[in-house]
Amino acid sequence: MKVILLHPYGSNWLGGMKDISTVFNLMPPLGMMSIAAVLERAGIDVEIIDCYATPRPLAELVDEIIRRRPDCLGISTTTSSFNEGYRIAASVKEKAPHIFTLFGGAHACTIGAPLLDSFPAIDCLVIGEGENTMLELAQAGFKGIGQIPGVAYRGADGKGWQSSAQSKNARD
Ligand code: B12
Repeated sequence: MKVILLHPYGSNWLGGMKDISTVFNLMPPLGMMSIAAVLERAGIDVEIIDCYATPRPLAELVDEIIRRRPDCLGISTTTSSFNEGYRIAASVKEKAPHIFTLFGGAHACTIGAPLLDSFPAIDCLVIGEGENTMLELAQAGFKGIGQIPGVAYRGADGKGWQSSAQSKNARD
């Protein structure tokens, strides 16, 4: 089982103001590092791609992700970086539909399950803290995800549904 966690290169896509995203966001992606530590401790192969540390064109990035042969690509986005994150997920799905795509972070938590109705290249969202939920998902081989608390998943009707809420958080 191999998981890639990705921090997309966001930008102020609304325009109209000086774009300070790059200066502002040059920090290690703490949320994903915390998830990676938990997965690693459980023996799951995990890599982080931080697009602020290694910016590159979309096609090159997508090829690099596929070359690393992950079972799951987990993308962390706020609202500002969601469009860029989705572009990456959609390109990966187009070339490698077997890779399970999952989103977490502020935007997934704010919109929740309805996000899946409009963005077909996303297989699942993690709602809330990612550490335990990602571990449970990976240990389940990203199957039967509707049974795992803290996720939004696409039901048989093609619509977004939410599982039960997380009961235990990593930082409790
Ligand atoms: C610190 C912080 C920052 C730091 C980031 C530090 C870092 N190294 O990660 C900096 C200053 C860089 C930053 C930048 C921005 N931020 Co900020 N930030 C925060 C703040 C205060 C705390 C986030 C944090 O570090 N939490 C602790 C870490 C350990 O947890 P986490 O990152 O939340 O990750 C956990 C879960 O979200 C989830 N998760 C996250 N990613 C993923 C991915 C996957 C695959 C999975 C499964 C789960 C998962 O699991 C993680 C572990 O439990 C939050 C407010 C808050 N209380 O959450 C705002 C907040 C996230 N930021 C916000 C905003 C608006 C921004 C900026 C857009 C500001 C700007 N104008 O540029 C940028 C965007 C950054 C980006 N890349 O998109 C908003 C987002 C709102 C939204 N709907 O998008 C928030 C919610 C504040 C608010 N209430 O408005 N931010």
